[in-house]
Amino acid sequence: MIALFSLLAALLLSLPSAAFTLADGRECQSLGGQWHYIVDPMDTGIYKYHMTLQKPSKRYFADRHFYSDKTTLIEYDFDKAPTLSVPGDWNSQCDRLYFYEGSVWYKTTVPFQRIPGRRWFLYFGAVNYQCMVGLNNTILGTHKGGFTPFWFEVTDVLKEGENSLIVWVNNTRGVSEVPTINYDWWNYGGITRDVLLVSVPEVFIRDYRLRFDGSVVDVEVALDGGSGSVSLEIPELKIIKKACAGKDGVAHFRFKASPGRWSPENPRLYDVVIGTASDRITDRVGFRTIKVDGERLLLNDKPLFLKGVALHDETIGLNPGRCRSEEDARALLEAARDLGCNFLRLAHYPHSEEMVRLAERMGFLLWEEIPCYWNIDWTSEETYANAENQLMEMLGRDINRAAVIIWSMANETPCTPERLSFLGKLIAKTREVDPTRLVSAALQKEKPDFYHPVVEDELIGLTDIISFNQYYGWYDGKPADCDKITWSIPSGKPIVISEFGGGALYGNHGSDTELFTEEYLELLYRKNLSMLAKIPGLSGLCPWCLKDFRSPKRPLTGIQDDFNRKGLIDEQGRRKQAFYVMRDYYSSVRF
Ligand code: GCB
Repeated sequence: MIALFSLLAALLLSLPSAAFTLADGRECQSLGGQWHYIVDPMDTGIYKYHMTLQKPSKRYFADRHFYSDKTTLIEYDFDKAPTLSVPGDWNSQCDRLYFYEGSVWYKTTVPFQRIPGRRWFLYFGAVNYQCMVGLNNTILGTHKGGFTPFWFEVTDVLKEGENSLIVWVNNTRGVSEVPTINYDWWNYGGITRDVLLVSVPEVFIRDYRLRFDGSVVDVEVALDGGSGSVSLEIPELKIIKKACAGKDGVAHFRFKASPGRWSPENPRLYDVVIGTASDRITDRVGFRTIKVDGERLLLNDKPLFLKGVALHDETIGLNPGRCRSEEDARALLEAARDLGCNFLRLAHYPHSEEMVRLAERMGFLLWEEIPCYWNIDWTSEETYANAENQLMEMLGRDINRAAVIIWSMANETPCTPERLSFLGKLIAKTREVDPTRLVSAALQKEKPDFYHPVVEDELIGLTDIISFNQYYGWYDGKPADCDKITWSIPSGKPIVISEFGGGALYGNHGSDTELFTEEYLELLYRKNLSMLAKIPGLSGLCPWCLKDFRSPKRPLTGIQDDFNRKGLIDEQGRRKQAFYVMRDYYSSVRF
């Protein structure tokens, strides 16, 4: 494995750093559909039979088979291999891959016709966890991190007619990876989000960033392949501006505007049209401000209470898997809307761009996070680089979304100096790239005294809000204990409870003292809500969680059956009694 990973590390450097905005006006051809796949637990497509330390050779990406020296490995034949849907995880599509962690090779063919004056990019929405991409026998590069987009320019690699696209995907967990080997969700492997062939002019608008401080709009537009005049229009505001991109390809705009504000009650979006002599993109953008004023959160200068819920990127249905479409995202968002939410914690890794954009249109405020979960390898420079890369890819994709108000760095991490310095660096980087949003991390309480929990963490000095997870009534004591709890939490910043909850199997009825019954969970919610509502400076709640989700850590037969049962709805969308307790609470909160 060592040689493979050093090769992957070297290739990582070839990735572009600036983001690549997918807005309307981009010519995108979806490469989704049925792709052939070969399961390769021994990485035969990488290693020669004697040599696990041999560098992989690009000959292995030749058309139909793997090759070893001059020998064709005839048993590996893509044309005879079965198919999987792309996008899609492999675990939920194929019974024998339910628990699979390892390598899978995918192959499709890409029809192509060259048009003079155009360039082409191969764009992947997400591949879990790492991959190597080969097109027509050329390795384009690699990517690590299972939830964020990446792309390669393929203008010179594509040929007229049919092109062979082969992707090696590996979802093996690793101690120094992000996330690490231990986490409470399903390790769905595969090409889980869209694959697009994007066609752009030779000089094109690669990315733009828009900021609004309440009266002034700042926009930076980055061109790729040249410089020149750039126009910016917001027709509904009668704004038409021109600026010039210099040698660095970046054009700057700054002007005053008083747009209608985006908010959950009125998720208003404006067309923003960016043009050059050869390119034109349109995006829908919301204008809002988010600030902290002492212990209050202010959205558009008005006090805000976050009526939240946390969720995984997993479909509702009998056999859940990673969300693949806007419909999948909509089903989750409608359940959250019925709960009365105005806020979502997209846990524990970046969800899809479709989810974020739809949530914005539906008026949800968002918390986005990267998978620095529990105890990762805080001292490894490679782990840090990987975490920062995932963070920057998430910011790069969603920085123009008004819905996103919080970037979260981590979940339930230990209070050690190494972790403080690791997360401190991530926070500094986030603020450098995006000084307009709030930064947080889901912390945990310490328990010197069961009835008097203390939230104490040096990281609080670096974040804008205090967020922590707590499980009174589930991991800690019984629901009734909530009546006797007094909290000690630093003052001066808004407090958002980033998790609380417990497990119940939908339809499992019994006494409210019996674990996993709906009655137990209902009582747990009632008791938690009355305990938490007393916390001064409470600015939001995020129960854990919206829907029962798959987790290999939850095998209890007849109750869990590989599901974490802390959902307010079960995997099929059926509402547990606790759902109504939470809904009543949210409908009673006035702000
Ligand atoms: C937590 C984690 C979450 C788990 C949850 C649980 O604190 O943040 O990922 O799924 O507890 O159910 O134990």
